[in-house]
Amino acid sequence: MPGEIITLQAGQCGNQVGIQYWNQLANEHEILSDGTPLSYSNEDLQFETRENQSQKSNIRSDRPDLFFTLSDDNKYTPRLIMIDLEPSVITKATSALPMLNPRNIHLSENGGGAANNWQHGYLYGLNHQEDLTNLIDRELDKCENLSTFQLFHSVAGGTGSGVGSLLLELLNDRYGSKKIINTFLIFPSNEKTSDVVVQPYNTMLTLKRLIDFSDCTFVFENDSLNSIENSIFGSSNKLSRNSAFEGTNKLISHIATSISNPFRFPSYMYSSNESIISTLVPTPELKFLSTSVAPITNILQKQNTSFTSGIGNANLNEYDIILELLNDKCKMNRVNDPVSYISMMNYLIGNNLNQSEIRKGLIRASSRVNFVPWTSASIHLVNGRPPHISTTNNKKNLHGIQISNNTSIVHVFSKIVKQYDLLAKRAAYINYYTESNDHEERLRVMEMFNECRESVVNVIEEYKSCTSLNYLEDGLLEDEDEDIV
Ligand SMILES: Nc1nc2c(ncn2[C@@H]2O[C@H](COP(=O)(O)OP(=O)(O)OP(=O)(O)O)[C@@H](O)[C@H]2O)c(=O)[nH]1
Ligand SMILES: [Mg+2]
Repeated sequence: MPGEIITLQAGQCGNQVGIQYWNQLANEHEILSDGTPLSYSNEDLQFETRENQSQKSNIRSDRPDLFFTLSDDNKYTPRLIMIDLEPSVITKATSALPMLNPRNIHLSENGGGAANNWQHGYLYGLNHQEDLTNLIDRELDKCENLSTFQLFHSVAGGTGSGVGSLLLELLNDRYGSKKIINTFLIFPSNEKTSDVVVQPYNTMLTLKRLIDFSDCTFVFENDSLNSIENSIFGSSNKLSRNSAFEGTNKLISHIATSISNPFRFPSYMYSSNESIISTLVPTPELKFLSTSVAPITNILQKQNTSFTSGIGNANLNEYDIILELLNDKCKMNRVNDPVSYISMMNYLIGNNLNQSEIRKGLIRASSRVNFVPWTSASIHLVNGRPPHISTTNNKKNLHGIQISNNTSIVHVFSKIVKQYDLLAKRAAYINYYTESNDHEERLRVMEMFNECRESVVNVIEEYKSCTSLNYLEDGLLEDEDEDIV
């Protein structure tokens, strides 16, 4: 049985992406912005069980309950905790989505933000641990069978990275062994790092917590997202859109929502987050996942999601979409070098899927994908059921996403290490992170930073070595050596 998912959002980026995510989840389950379900009265709200299968017509077959609680007065509320150190984004979110629970918001009393400093965010979280724990516990009490905590945040600022890191420690400490912790992680644009010079420090400190405490992390790079958006609208037109991040956040939230399609609209496979993650993450070291989406034009041009319009492109069929998902221009972390794949899962979501086109597409795609030599070299497939917004008309409403575990992570992380080294070799701006200017304190902080760097370099090495035929055996030998020592 799939279990509930509790979402945490930290900082501007985490909360802005989150607003779009909840908008889309609500749309897909026909829930209005104030939480009212559009098509179901309270009596209908039984969920499908073996006993009531024969009276299907009145029963909800989708599972909004995994992401929302339902109140006695028939209103859905997201299982969501929002955290920020300055109020503007959360204020915007609560007015756009009155369904959000105001009791699940944690805002700093002084409202000043964490000034792009991981340390500020982390210490703030540490000092407010009790309040954060209470919020999480209260949400946990509303679950029957919690499956996953998921966190939306950016690695680069102060709140998403610092409070996010503290949250990862907290979750792991209190609930980690039994629950999945997965994160949606947004990397800053490389071209725009100059305005926040310490971003590589913040990133390194956050990556260390993700390496130690998350079970799986979906990686998004703002540069890749921006160039996707520019390729559709042109860089000048983008400025006329509602916000600088409107398109990028639409792509992230579209993917994040689609990932849970098979358990929100249950079919016979991948009926839980656990089953998806265990298919994609073979070892605890290889857990940084990449994604792509198609057809991009339709997703970005869908200005206002309405209940009658679906995401689809009549011109692309199942075969085309499977191949399009391999196209560099559809990838959320695009790299120039060829990549090797450890695992790959393609979702095709639409009405009346043509299985023969899918088979053809998978065969063609398999011949183009370079799998590491020790995996089964097969592309896993999710036949996704379209949400209600798509079933209200007869169109196919076909779209696809791909989740993969691949070596592009080597490039993403190496870039960060390079930027970090430039700062660290001169201990530049280290005083932002020290408690005093003493030589010992500076050394202590540099040492702590370098430990984080070492963890990130280990992940890079792991992703590099996994392309070897003997990768699994080498791991076994290392374990034996450790036993002997
Ligand atoms: N894709 C995307 N990136 C964003 C968004 N908002 C901010 N960013 C990026 O995230 C990084 C900064 O993180 P923020 O989320 O603004 O920072 P924060 O977590 O609020 O931390 P402080 O403001 O320092 O307290 C920068 O690289 C921004 O370009 C967003 O809505 N979408
Ligand atoms: Mg902020």
